[in-house]
Amino acid sequence: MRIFSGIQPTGAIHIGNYAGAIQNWVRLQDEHECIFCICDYHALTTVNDGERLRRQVYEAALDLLACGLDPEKCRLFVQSQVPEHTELAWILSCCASIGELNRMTQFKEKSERSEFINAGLFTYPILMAADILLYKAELVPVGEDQLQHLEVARVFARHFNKVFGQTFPEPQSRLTAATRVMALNDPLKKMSKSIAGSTIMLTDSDDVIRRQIKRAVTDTGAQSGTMSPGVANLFNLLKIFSSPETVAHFEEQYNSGALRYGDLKKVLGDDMVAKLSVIRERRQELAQKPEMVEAILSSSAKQVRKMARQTLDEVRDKVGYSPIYSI
Ligand code: AQP
Repeated sequence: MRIFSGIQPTGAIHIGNYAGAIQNWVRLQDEHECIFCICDYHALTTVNDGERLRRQVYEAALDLLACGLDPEKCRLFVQSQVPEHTELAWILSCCASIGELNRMTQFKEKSERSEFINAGLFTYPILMAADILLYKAELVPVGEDQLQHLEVARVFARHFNKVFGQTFPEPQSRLTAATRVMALNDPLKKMSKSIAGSTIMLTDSDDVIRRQIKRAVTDTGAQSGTMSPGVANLFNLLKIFSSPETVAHFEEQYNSGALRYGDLKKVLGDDMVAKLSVIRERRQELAQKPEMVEAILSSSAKQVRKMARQTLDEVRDKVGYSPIYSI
């Protein structure tokens, strides 16, 4: 099975990205052919500073390698090193209806937060479909927020196949147990790089991690008898970072009405520090070897570009353009 997934270098990678996607990537690289992408074309929808974007691409590579992506087992490349993504996106944009794009909730959420709503934000799902279909990937490990985009990627693939002949598999999603980690300062919203104070970053110090957990909103006026979103979020995080015994212990306390949020937060903070400090140390080691990181990215880009060009020649031929990559 071929797997594709990506992450935007729009800021430091956080525990939502880790729990919702990256943890899964690390597991899947042992079982499947995996292609992982640092999506800097997508990032241009929100980052307008060349130096910053370049730095964040490198930082994302460090984070991903430190989390356990192994260049011996998977390909990790930077999207703009394979410009074929944009060509396929154009072709797919002619298979995508405005009606489908109008339904996208992420566009609605993100455009509410922007003063200047660029067209790239609107057509984002087309580029995402191109990312996946360029490699004819069958499985896409993502967090819940990306399910709608994946659903339209299948619609675009189906449309292309119907009009031009069978070409693309319809990619399926693979969720982790922690499908949606919520903002620590506003548990009704998704934890996001672009929402200040909502995250814990993989690079945060032990003190910051503990402080952020301590400050996490718990009671948000939920009706009595139901778990408030903030507490549900803490339990969600406990399932990612703590042992099943710890989770069972606090669930029992919650059910008996004896749970003290301070106790739960203390244990969660300690368990998170234990796990994230290992990633942080590995990251510091990698940061000493920038040439090695660059070499991993460029070798992966060379390998995946061959696949991309093969697909694109097939697509070009079907839509009526001359193949140019293999000649
Ligand atoms: N809060 C989350 N919970 C679970 N999974 C999440 N993902 C993102 N946030 C959460 C998953 O992480 C992968 C990479 O996401 P991305 O960075 O490419 O895009 P995003 O979903 O837009 O992430 P952010 O943090 O919200 O970035 P900004 O603020 O720049 O838009 C995806 O698989 C995603 O599902």
